[in-house]
Amino acid sequence: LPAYPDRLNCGAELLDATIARLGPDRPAVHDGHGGLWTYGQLAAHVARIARTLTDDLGVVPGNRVLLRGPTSPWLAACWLAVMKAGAVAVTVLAAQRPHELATICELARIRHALCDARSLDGLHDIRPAQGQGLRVTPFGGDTPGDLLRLAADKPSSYAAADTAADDVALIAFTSGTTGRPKGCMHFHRDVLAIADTFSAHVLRPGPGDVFAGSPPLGFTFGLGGLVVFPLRAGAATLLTDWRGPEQLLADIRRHRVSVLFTAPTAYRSMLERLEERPAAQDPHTLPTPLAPYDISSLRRCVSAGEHLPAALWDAWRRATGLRVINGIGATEMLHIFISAADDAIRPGTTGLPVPGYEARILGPDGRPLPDGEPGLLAVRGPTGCRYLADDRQRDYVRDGWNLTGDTYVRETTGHYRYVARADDMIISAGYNIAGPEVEEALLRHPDVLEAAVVGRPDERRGEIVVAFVVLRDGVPATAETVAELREFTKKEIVPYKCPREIEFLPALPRTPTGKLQRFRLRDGS
Ligand code: 3SK
Repeated sequence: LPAYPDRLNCGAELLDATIARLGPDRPAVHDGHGGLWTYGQLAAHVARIARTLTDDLGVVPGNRVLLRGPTSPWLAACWLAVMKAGAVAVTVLAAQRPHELATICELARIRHALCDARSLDGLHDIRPAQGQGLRVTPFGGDTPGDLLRLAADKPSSYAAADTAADDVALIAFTSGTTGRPKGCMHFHRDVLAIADTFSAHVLRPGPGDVFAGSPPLGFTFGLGGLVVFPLRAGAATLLTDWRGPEQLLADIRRHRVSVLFTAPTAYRSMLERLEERPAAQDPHTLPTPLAPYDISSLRRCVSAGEHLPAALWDAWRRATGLRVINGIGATEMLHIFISAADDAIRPGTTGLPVPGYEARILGPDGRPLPDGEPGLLAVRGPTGCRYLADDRQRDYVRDGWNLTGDTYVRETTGHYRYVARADDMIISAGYNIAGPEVEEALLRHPDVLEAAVVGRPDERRGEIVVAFVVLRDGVPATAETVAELREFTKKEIVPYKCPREIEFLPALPRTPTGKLQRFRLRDGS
């Protein structure tokens, strides 16, 4: 990891430093509808927006600015402008509801919002508790107050605010699956650190790469993967809203995407589309119009946000010849801290600590456990958890180690293998059962598309194992299928781990960032 200078502005480093190195004419941002900005054009848009923030909207360094909208080049330009102006970006999901936004505005004392004109609903009514309302400036609309109209006649260069490396650059909110949202503060140096650790060591991108994927920019998985990493490398990125697996496959072909960021669910749905091709064809290139997919440009396929089942890793490898780069990240850590690429990949594991990070497995007494024993994953490195005014900081960081809330095992090779979220372990008749192991067993059955396993309270056993299954198209949701799946799992795993009950669902409940909401399966909500 480079030693960063004390004065550092990540917006200037991502844009101006990249232009100084590679020139202004390289492709920077595709909008998915045929539009492309070079690095020089992106820098000019960012400069005009930054000037509007300071001169017209009265934003001063340290002010927190809410950013909301579907993924687009303008949203990324606003984020970079907030960085260059020395303000603090609070990027939220377009799908976040007004009451959640109100809580976020209140917790982060937000006065200014830049909002895509398509995502204004509910924002004007928010009155943060401390007094005046929120000043909402739309972008991409056609009203006179629109940010881009105000910005149009501003100069095309802007000297970045003289921020310190450890000034807060962004606050990322994590709603978790339940509970009051927590704001995670990250510094200017943290933004560069995620690029100089995970991206530089695992992805190793260059200016010729094209990044694309599904996570929104309001999720740090997307912000890192689709904005920070490509710009740090001088690469191009496709910034367009998620419009489903077919569209992503079409985008990969059209833009010759080489680095893909998405979650297991999207790999699963893309596979379904890819597997529709006739057998015995080149796995990479498919002729139009039979199956209009060509993924031969892909070099790196990153999966995070959720556990990647080994069966899915194998299926993607078989269908495409590519090895998925699994990773675990957290909003608290900003991005991915355990991962592996190429020959360091050990299927079924998440990988090794990313260079710059250290990891250990802790027992219930907080002491490190030997290899092979499951315990709590603890990590430390250049980024870490700093909750905004929240006592839960004490639970997350102990003795300088971040406790991620995941149960993991370290194998003798040094690879870390996921067991379960610590609070998702099922305890049935005295046995500890990890839901993901049962899910993996179900997923090996050809009729199962998705599976989620939870514990349901039971008088005799404490809890029983209950599986929720999404069947592949055309498979009947009948008692015979239940019986077949029960027989199948008994052959795959020890009987005490097998689901006592199996229910079929059309889809599994997920958060807007794609994480499974197990609590809804437990509550039946
Ligand atoms: O929360 C996550 O799962 C995550 C994964 C990768 C990068 C960043 C994040 C927040």
